[in-house]
Amino acid sequence: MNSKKYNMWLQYQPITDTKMIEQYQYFFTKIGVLSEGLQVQAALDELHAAVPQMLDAKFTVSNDALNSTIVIGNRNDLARFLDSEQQAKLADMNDEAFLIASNQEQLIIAGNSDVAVLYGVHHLLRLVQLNEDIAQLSVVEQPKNQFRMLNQWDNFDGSIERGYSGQSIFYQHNQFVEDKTRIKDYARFLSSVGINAISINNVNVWEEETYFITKKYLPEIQEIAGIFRVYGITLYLSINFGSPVTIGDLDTADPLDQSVQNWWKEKAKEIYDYIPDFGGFVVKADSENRPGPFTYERDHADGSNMLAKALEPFQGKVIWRCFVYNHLQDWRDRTTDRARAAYDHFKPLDGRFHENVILQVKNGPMDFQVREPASPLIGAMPNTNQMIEFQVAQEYTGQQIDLCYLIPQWKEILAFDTHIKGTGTTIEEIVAGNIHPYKYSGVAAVSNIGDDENWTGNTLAQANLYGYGRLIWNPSLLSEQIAEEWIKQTFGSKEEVLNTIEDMLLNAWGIYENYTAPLGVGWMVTPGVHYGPNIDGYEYSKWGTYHFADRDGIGVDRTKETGTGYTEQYQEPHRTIYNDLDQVPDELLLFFHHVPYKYTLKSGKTVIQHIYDAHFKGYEQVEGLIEQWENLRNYVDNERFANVQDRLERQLDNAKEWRDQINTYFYRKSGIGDQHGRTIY
Ligand code: GCV
Repeated sequence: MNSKKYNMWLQYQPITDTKMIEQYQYFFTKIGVLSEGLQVQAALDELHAAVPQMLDAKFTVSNDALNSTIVIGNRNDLARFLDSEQQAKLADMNDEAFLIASNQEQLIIAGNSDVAVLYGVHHLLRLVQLNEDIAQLSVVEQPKNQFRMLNQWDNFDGSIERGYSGQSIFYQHNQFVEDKTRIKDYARFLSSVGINAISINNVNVWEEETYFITKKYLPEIQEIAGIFRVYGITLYLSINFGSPVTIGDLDTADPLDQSVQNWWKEKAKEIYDYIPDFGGFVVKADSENRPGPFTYERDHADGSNMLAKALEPFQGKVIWRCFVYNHLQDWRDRTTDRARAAYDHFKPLDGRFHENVILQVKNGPMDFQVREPASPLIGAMPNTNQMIEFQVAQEYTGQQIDLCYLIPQWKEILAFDTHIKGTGTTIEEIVAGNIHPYKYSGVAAVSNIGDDENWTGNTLAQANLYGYGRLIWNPSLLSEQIAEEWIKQTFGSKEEVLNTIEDMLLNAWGIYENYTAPLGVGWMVTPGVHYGPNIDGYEYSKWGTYHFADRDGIGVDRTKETGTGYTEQYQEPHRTIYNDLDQVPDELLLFFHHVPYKYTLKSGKTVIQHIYDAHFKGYEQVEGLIEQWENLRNYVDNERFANVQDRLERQLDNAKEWRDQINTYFYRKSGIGDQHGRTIY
């Protein structure tokens, strides 16, 4: 496949900028390659793919650095060509850092490792696609986060849990796909934005997937690990905590049982025989019916440490998820609160985890809603490695039908100042490992791709995958910058295209929030499916709703005095701010407080009027998106144009349903009409 849809942001469109073309043609004539590693070879392959398309030219390859116009290699192999200042700069940075230096004659890309060379080459190709001057570069870059991971929620039957872009690119009908071209291309795309780790199966490990760690499937997994290795991406597997019972011949999976410990040690040895650089295990335990240490009256530290010890001799890691809550809990009982669960379970265990365990914490305390506060668990365990988990897949944010550019949401979360060690202890710095002495940390996210030709269902959802990689490499990039980079590479640099799509992307999250669940209350979605409104719907609830709306008011009381006490999990000043009705920000009001419908927001509106206004507005804004896209009809190829147009039409239907159902529901509940007299159905 080589269509515009398929190529995402690696379009390598012909350069038309007459000012730059000569310069580029000059540089991309003689490429000197001084290192031989796998990833340097991948970098050269990428140049072979990109240059003829962008410049209608071919280049020669040699190891003659002096006579080359571009020289690439790792720091050791390039040492002679770097001055002492450049050497010192690189020496000061991490293994994935690269340097690009150029003058009118020559451009050098030096990496601190082979994969860093690949990152450097992608950086250069990006600059060319953005039509930047490359004749006087002095770039030194290193990723801010150590782990930059994607989690696939792919099942062996080919389905994808919360997948909105077709079937798996890894599996079909309980077999590994034979043609692995898409896996290779996926790896290319990911490495171009610096992703360095991937887990390739769903965290819910069902029956057959439990056998992934046996010789029945390890040869195939070995092959996939080999594909990712070329692009500097380490492979992980999700495992079933109950494996010793399910696929072994033990009658217990108790982590403190010697025979269980030995079983995992042997298992680790077996896996590493196939994949010497295997990353380790991702584990969802004691959550949503998955087995875990609780069955044996052990805790999460016991469970993860047992696996960690088995992986330790091979430098493997255990990525243990903190999405642990009792999904059967009774919502009428105000002392239980799902939002509290991760912190309540894990915080008391701080300091008990092995150094090769990393806790993976969802960005919010609930579950990837359009609006949640940041999880108070992040940073709250100074002696335990942590990484944050985002969801690129748009489970609750429009399922890649509705447009929702998520970078602004993630930026807001990363910028959250936890105050855990005083002012400036932001989540960004915590997960980068700069606040607590973590050995390992970083960011993981649930991927949004499938085997649709355009990978992500809605072509514009490609921006979230691109942006995720770019943001976690460099969290100081602005949402606007990331959007611009993505648009130019994906659709070209025409001003109309750039301005229109940028505007659409940057407003999308707010628009989605306007017509869905208001003021941080969350959910109100169709149970199970999680798309479309169902105001009282919650799949697990036999006992009431998430939003606690009644005749008089709405919202969840999570205050210390009269509610669940969740606000106590934060440091000051957040503890006080969230607890205090006068201080809590409007957008999170209903997450923290139960208020009457006539309660006045800081915006000056009442809650009920806000609900009406936001829902009318959200629908109109989607009409606006459709108009904006329509203006691009002559600027975007037919296929991608039609794809987005179709999604926007569906988004409008969805926005209408939300608007009508929410407004009607709350009109009937409250008996309070719209100030502006609009019709409420
Ligand atoms: C993989 C939510 C989703 C589930 C998902 C779970 C998780 O509950 O709806 O599909 O399961 O999160 O993150 O483990």
